[in-house]
Amino acid sequence: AHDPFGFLGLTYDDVLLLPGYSDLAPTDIDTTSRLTREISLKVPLVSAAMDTVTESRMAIAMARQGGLGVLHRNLSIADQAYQVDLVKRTQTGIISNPVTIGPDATLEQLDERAGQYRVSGFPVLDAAGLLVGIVTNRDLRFTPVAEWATTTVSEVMTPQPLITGRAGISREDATALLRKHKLERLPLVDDEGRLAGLITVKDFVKSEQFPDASKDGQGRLMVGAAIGYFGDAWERATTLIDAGVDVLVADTAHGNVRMLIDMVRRLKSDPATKDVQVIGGNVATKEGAQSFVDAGADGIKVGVGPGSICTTRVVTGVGVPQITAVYEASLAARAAGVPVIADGGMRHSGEIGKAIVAGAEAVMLGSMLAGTEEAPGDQILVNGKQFKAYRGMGSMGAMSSRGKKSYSKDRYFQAEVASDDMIVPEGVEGQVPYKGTLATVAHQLVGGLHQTMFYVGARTVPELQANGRFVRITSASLKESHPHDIMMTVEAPNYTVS
Ligand code: RVP
Repeated sequence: AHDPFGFLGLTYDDVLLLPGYSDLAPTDIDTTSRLTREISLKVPLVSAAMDTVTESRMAIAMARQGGLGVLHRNLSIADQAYQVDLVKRTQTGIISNPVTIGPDATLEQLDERAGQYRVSGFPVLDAAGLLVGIVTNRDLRFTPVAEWATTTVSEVMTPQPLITGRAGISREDATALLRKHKLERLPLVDDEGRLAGLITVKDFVKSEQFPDASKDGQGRLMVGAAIGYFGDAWERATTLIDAGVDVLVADTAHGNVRMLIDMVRRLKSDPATKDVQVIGGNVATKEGAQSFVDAGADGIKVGVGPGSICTTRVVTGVGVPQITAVYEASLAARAAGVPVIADGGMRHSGEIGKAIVAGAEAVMLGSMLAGTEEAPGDQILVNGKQFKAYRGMGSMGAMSSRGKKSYSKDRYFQAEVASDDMIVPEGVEGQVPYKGTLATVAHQLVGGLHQTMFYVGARTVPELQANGRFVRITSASLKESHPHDIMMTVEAPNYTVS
């Protein structure tokens, strides 16, 4: 029987990792880890599916750093799928499915399309799908705006014969062609003259800048998207799959519910959906993790109540301190080879290694990323310091109709609550300091994890899991861990006084 008071819950601040023998050079250390059964990331960081954390801009930045963004679902199905599309089209190499335009489109339509997809040039395809020309923003410049509505693409485009590459061209050959002809874009065509892809100089250069980028089999950036289990959840899931999502992430405060487990089982058994990776959650016990293992989930997300903006433990009295939750879930997940993702409660880079040793293979971050440039929302100036808004998805702001329609209330079992004043929130709204670009923040987080691995003496994440050992600490020790007996005068990039 469960011993109610012998079962102790521990969290990040209750433990430290023991230093171990180390014979490692910095270049030996490899932070590659699994996110799901089939997806590995060079950097085991995932941005939270929250409307103040992850939209396409964050997802692109996360994937470029070697992590992954999970697009939030407080959006219509069409809007969320459109964001998946934006990430998948942000190429780091060859664009396999470029946005195109027809020769009879007007320049007004061209301009609109360029803004909608944030691209500056299009291959022009005729009705039969044959490449007939290429048109760019520059071609607009010589036509007065007043004539855009009546001028067609075919009048301003560069028509065939164009310099093109064959489908399947090597990187070297493509680079040579771009150089030789000083091209900005190289359309790729198959034997019949149909468009097979597009290479842009810009994307080629970028892929060199992001050697760790998380990419799918076609070289496109990877992206995750949040789903629920209520109402039109199935339609949302299948629409996201059609848009090219790599990972569907169950996004609910309490995942151990029949409807969600059934949905995960269906996603992993239906021939139309079973190839997409599915992360179940959130759970905080061994039994909760086992339910998702049994349903065929590819990853299990753990965290009930640890989030910085979360009041679930206070409002409901339910939760499990995060180190214990991750450990308990991993008892079921590890035996089945399913990765655990530790979600919520992280404040410093040192907690990433602690989560891994407790049994996680990746971590999900909200507050640590909400202050970056790439998070949705503008900077707020308060007393001369810059902040960005950050709110719980269970807060009044995210669940009430204040501002706009809420699509994700079922995350907190509030889907059918009729009016705003009947909502029982489980989160709060606030702000976090502005932190600059995601790249600078990610650098500190990954750098911190590198150091963890050096201290423990672990070359790889599996070695860290195997060799890492905890010591439990007291509140006096916690004081010793932080700067003490000094008045800090300069903030470090990875340590601030809040
Ligand atoms: P944190 O990183 O501590 O800010 O926590 C982020 C996590 O908190 C999210 O990934 C999610 O699991 C959880 N969350 C989001 N909204 C709320 C809430 O309103 N209670 N909690």
